[in-house]
Amino acid sequence: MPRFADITDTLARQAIELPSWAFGNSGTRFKVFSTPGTPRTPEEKIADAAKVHELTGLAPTVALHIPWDTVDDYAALGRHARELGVELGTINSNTFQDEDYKFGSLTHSDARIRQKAIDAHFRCLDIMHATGSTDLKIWLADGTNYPGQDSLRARQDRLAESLATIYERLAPHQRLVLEYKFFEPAFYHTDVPDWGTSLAQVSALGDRALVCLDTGHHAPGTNVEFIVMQLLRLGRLGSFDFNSRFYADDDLIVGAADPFQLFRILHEVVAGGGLAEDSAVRFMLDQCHNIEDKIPGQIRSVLNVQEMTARALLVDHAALEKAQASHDVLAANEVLMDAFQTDVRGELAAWRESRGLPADPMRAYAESGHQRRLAEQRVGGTQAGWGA
Ligand code: PSV
Ligand code: MN
Ligand code: MN
Repeated sequence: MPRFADITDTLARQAIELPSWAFGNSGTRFKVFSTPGTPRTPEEKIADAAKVHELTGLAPTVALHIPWDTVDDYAALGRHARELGVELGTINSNTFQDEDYKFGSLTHSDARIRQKAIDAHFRCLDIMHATGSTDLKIWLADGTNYPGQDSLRARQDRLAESLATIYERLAPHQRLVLEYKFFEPAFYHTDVPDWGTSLAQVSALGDRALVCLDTGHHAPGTNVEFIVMQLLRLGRLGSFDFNSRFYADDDLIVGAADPFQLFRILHEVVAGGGLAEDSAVRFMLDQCHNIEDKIPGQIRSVLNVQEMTARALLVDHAALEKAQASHDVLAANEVLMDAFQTDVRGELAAWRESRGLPADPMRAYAESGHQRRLAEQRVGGTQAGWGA
């Protein structure tokens, strides 16, 4: 098995993008609870993300969701982020909260609505130019609720046309990342339900169109690491939206529901070159913290990814290949399980300290009194929420 010292170069490169919306209040259709200290503006969300990076060294960029994170001056927002030690990252388009999109956005049968949705993406590209962001991430709520409601095929054709129009507008250094999700909010069919559809759509566009894999967007029982392997193999894995789920798209803390699945995913990432220096794969969180405090929720999340990455990097690949070549099923499985069951927490803590970071970022945050100060300072105004 590799030694911890053998994997620190890779760990030092690890970067996990935080979603601005994770810092806002969120909930279910039953209730959105509010948390004292919740940001009121995009600037405050970025400040909270910067605090996560300060304590972990793991989260140098923040993703924005447009129009949730609307400001007058995006270049100034970028400067604000840099002053706090982070950069603005992926721009997520949002065509799911406008009355006009009731029956679809990029897939809508009415060309006027499709153009409105395309224009919303053009606006995101303008913002990307101001912030220096390279990735436009598209997730569509488009779909139908009843069989026969619309032509499944015509919607795919309209989607292809709309995406091509957006793709044409990308600058050479920019990428389009298409996220899939098997259901919700549409309940009969979703226009980009799975990695196959996303891959088919992005393949038709060009090399700078890639797939985003949100770990919570699959039917129960799906072998997600297989999809990771296949997309890496085909050079089309653009990014991850990490979170965890027990039932549907729960958006819980990554690694909370099924740490072993996270390990298996990261093992395929390592094996497929997704953590190599020249890797084009971006790692993001897409989570909501409905009942827990948001900053420590995000700290816990990036630490979970770091810890599981370390364990995946400890897989003894020479031993694994040997066992696989001789069809020694149990030995091969044992190699993986040995790495998965290695407790790396002590070595990670010491390594963090050696880099000037707190050994235990969760404790450092709790003891800093920062959460209490935020609650005192951030009174008045409207707390940002999922969707505001
Ligand atoms: C949709 O469920 C999704 O995963 C997309 O990435 C959205 O942008 C995000 O959630 C909003 O939370
Ligand atoms: Mn997502
Ligand atoms: Mn989701």
